[in-house]
Amino acid sequence: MVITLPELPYKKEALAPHISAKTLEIHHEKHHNAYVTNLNALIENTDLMGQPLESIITRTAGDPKQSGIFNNAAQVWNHSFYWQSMMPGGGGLPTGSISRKIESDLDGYGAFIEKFKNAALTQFGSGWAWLVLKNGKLDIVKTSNAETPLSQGVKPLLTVDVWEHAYYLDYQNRRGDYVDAFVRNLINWDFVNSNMT
Ligand code: MN3
Repeated sequence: MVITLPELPYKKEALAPHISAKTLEIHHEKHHNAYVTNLNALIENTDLMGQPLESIITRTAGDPKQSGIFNNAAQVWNHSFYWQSMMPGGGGLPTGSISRKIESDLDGYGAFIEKFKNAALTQFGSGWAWLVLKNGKLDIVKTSNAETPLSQGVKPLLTVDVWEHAYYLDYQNRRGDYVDAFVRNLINWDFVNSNMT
């Protein structure tokens, strides 16, 4: 079994004007695909070949000798999770059980937005901001480069990619405007709810 590049869950034009078709095309077909290609080359003829992606990530996390494999595997997983974290016509107020959980664990939607945007904006350099479930409670965390909460014993619910390649064509240096657009117009709350169960 080789690791394959998943299709985007929507057409590449579907998130415009918040994320352009050009950004999605390069991000998916070039960046995400490169991590898939690199990973398959690195695990060829090792005992990681044929393993599910999640177990490749947990088995190589924290091992400096396996950092090439970890970085590519985690980036494959993080990007697949990021595509699903968005939908056309998404964003705005949460629905379903995550809505009540945000009220009880994060002091409400306004506080969620503030904390999530703060994590995304204060991640120095490349990385990710996440909504996660940690010991049954919601938390907001950021990770550097390829690091993923998946290998840190918490359950990822939502992510935004804050590597420059995710927004530079559309927003140049204005990461805050990109994160604003993500929160207001793109978050797929159905996906977040499905990750809660
Ligand atoms: Mn990316």
